[in-house]
Amino acid sequence: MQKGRILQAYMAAMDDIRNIVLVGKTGNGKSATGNSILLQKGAFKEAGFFGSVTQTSEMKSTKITDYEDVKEYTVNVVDTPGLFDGTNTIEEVSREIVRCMTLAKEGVHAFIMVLSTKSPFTEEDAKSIDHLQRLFGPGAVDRMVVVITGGDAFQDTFEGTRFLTTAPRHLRNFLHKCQTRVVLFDNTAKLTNEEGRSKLERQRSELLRLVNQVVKENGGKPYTNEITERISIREAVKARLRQEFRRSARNGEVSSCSIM
Ligand SMILES: Nc1nc2c(ncn2[C@@H]2O[C@H](COP(=O)(O)OP(=O)(O)O)[C@@H](O)[C@H]2O)c(=O)[nH]1
Ligand SMILES: [Mg+2]
Repeated sequence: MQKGRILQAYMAAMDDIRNIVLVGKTGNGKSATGNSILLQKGAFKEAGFFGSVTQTSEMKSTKITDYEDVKEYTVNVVDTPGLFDGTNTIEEVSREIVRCMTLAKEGVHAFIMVLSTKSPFTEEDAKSIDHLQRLFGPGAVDRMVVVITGGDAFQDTFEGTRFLTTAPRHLRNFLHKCQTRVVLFDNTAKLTNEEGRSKLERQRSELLRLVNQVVKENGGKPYTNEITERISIREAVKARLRQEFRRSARNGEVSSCSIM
């Protein structure tokens, strides 16, 4: 009992924050992944029968214990709409980016790029990741961790690993850029049975391990926008978006009404 209390006090003193932002195409499973991380089905609205999808970025928090480090983390998960689907205007994208940066007030420890085994990784996806990298700068790529949803399609981790090694070249190139910081997620695992719960816990522990690796590699510093004044961030984001938009238009990558 006493020992438990001491351990609890120690862990509270060591409490650390991890702000993570889920990004990726609509339908890849960002909200479902957020729910798996929170161990709370329905915390973020997933696309269901009525097709309701995330409209605006939202943040939810959970505590995750890292038993190896004997440390407890407050993990703040930001779920975003599909920012780079190609249907959003500069105004919408800049508003959402500002919102994300405002929600993750200590900065972003890791960007979680959510991909799915169900939707093929196209060259378009690779391009939108390039856009994201140019928009946020190298600081964002250095902090990117990949989650691949649809892990339930595989019998075991061996089959999952084989899927990754035989993936299309542009996906392998991207994973290589992220230094293969990748974890498979099965968001269909149920909290109501022991096997499902322990699978969900294993997945999020592995994700936290990769997030912590990213934090360490970046000297403990989260990603922050260089300009802290809220209104200035908005203008800076817009300016960068416009620049990116013009560059893409010059290269014939986008239509005139979308930015990506
Ligand atoms: N089979 C399976 N379906 C998933 C998984 N993750 C998400 N989905 C489903 O994929 C659809 C889109 O998920 P959602 O989280 O709304 O995607 P978002 O638009 O990226 O937020 C929903 O119907 C989810 O139930 C997974 O790991 N396995
Ligand atoms: Mg969603």
